[in-house]
Amino acid sequence: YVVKEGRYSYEYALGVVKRLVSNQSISVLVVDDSDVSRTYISELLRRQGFQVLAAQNGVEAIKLLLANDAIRLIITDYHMPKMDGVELVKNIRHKYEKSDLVIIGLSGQDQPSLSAKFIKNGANDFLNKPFNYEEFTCRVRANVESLELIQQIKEAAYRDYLTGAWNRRYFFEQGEALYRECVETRKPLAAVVLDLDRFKAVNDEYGHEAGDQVLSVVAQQLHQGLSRFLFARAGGEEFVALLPGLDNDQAASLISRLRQMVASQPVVLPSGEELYVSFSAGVTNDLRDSLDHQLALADEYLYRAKEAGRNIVIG
Ligand code: GH3
Ligand code: MG
Ligand code: MG
Ligand code: MG
Repeated sequence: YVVKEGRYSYEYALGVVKRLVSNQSISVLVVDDSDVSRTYISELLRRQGFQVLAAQNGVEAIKLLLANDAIRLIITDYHMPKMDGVELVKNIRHKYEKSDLVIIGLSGQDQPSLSAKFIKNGANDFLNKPFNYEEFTCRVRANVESLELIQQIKEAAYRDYLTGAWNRRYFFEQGEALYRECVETRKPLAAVVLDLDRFKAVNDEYGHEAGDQVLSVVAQQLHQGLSRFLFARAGGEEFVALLPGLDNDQAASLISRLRQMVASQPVVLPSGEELYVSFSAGVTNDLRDSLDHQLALADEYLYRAKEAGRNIVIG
């Protein structure tokens, strides 16, 4: 389509196509009470490759937002029945941060103060109506690009580079919130501290690279087994997990099953050599004091597991 118009280079066309494809995973919500305006904006967005949802007012918009995880961008009119655009922004910002969900407010040229009102209340950007096609697509693209950039930065800040597991920073940020939630709702919360056995010997005998590979493989096995829960690499060959909804026995038996699985499956090195590793773990369910305290207790049990001979779960 772009090439046919004859005005653009092959590279330009390729860039457009790539963007169309990457936009397909993003849903945009258009909120406007005017049928003409809503349909027009939706059509512009579809041409940019986005999945488009539409609502006629703020109340409807919030319902759609809560039901759709894929919505990353909202474009909202100001004047609407039931809930206006600024009220909608305020409501959304209680739950969704600017860096996770972009909101662009639409304001008429007759009310210049509206754009400021939108931004003050948490909109990322605004557009004055009427806007032209080029201006609209550029604004949308710029906002989606900064959203993607922030997501990449967050991902880099929260992931462990070697194993791809969540890192310590992410674990404590999410863990503190999870801990408070479980205390408030009187839900059980099991904490696990887990450490590979005699891992220094793996490095000594097979080399650091093999050690890295073992860490990745075991992290992957643990990640799969604990996918419903908060799981992270705490550092070195130590991992931590929080298992909301599980009491001590349930958590200990889940971790024991993982222990058996890890210990019974060899890691195959590039040389073809098979390497068996195991881990020991401590599990606790003591929510009386703090998350740090709970983890310190789990660590104490881990120490006992090591003393008792390793490849053991104590909880
Ligand atoms: P224990 O059963 O008592 O836990 O013995 P251990 O040898 O596992 O414990 P120790 O704390 O003495 O050694 C941990 C080793 O883990 C030492 C360190 O070199 C290694 N290690 C930590 N992080 C990494 C990593 O990212 N890659 C590799 N290859 N090794 C690591
Ligand atoms: Mg309106
Ligand atoms: Mg160890
Ligand atoms: Mg250790």
